[in-house]
Amino acid sequence: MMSAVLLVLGSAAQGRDSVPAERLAARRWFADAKFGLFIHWGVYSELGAGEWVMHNRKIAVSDYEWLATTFNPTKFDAQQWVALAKRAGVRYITITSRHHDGFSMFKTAQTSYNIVDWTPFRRDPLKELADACHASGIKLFFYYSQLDWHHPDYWPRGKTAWDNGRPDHGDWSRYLAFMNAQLTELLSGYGAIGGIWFDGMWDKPDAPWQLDTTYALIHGLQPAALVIPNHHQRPRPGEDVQTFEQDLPGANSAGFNTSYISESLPLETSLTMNDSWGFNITDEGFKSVRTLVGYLVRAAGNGGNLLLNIGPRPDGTISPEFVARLDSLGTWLQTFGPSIYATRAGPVAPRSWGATTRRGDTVFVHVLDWPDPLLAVGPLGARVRSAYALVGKSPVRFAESAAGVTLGLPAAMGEPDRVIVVVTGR
Ligand code: H79
Repeated sequence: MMSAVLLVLGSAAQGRDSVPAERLAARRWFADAKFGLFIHWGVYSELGAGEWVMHNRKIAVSDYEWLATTFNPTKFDAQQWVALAKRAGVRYITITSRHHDGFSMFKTAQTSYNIVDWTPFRRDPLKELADACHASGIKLFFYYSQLDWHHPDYWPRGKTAWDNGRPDHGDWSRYLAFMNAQLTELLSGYGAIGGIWFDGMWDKPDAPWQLDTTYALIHGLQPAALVIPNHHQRPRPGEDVQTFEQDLPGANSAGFNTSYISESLPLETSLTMNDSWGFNITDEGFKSVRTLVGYLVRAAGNGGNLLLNIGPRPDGTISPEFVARLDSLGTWLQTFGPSIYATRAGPVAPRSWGATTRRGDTVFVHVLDWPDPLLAVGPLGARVRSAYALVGKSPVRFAESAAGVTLGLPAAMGEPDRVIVVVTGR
């Protein structure tokens, strides 16, 4: 009797949050990775006005279909893209397999509206990218839009794309079947995939998406693949990462994120390098290297990753502004990587002066913005054994009190981040 009760309790608890070991390991890998490259690239890149151009300019489906027949990125070179990602120090790439415009950037049997069957290019860039990623140890994730401005069965419509000349009818269950069939292709034909990064569910958050079915399909096909939903809501069962768009975890300056922060899932911040996701030829609002380092450090200080975006050009090349910043971040990480990779949120929550990360007993104090020679850091939760500057290893003076630790900082030399390594212990 007693053991029967225990059995029932046990299986109930398992049903709630049983996550197989390979997925738990993949989540840990993800939390260690800390830095990813986001790539928005598709037919929209041709117009150089961002990935929402079909909606924004009310382009008719028939006209956009014609535009797609001209997509021919002859200068695309997957190995060059992956070489850039390597130099930048990212551990994973997340690329648009299909954005809201509904055009599939991969070979699919579910629709001829895909890059192999519809364009003169005739190649599958995702396959080429997957091969190059596998050869160089970078994990590849597929962005996949649940929202579709082209598919006739995306009906009823949600908040977007009412002015593109689409029929006002469709079969939702057929749309879900189409999506699941495409996801099956993405998880079967490209080797081991990091996971699926979903977007666009916010277009109609209360529709019968049948997420459980889709998530089970993904986890069944690749048990280590992560589900990363950009739905701006609290995580649901079957989801593996909580991702925040254009915001540090919990910040919600964008206005559509949730302020709730998961305590058990890895976190991620997606960020544009200028002010656009897809290629935007007039967008010159590029963030400085100092600002980007600040985002990487503050994301890590919040326990999260930075997924930093580029929008390649329609010919397959990447603008020099993106390349230069990625190269600079890679150079920065060659020195400061130990204070970022494989860390978790530090004992002191992010402050206006900077952030803390930790790995084991080592706490990294990142001083991004502090003009004075002394910095009161607050309690680290353990005694300080030693402290030194990460660059040059010169000792840093410290004083401990009930209020925490005060550090004597090395002089600022205009660098984006001064990192103090604090070794703690009993
Ligand atoms: O792929 C990039 C964007 O195209 C996509 N996500 C990133 C990663 C994205 N689309 N829209 N947004 C991000 C912002 C979302 C704005 C919203 Fe709304 C505010 C969604 C719901 C409320 C306004 C009203 C836009 C759609 C409905």
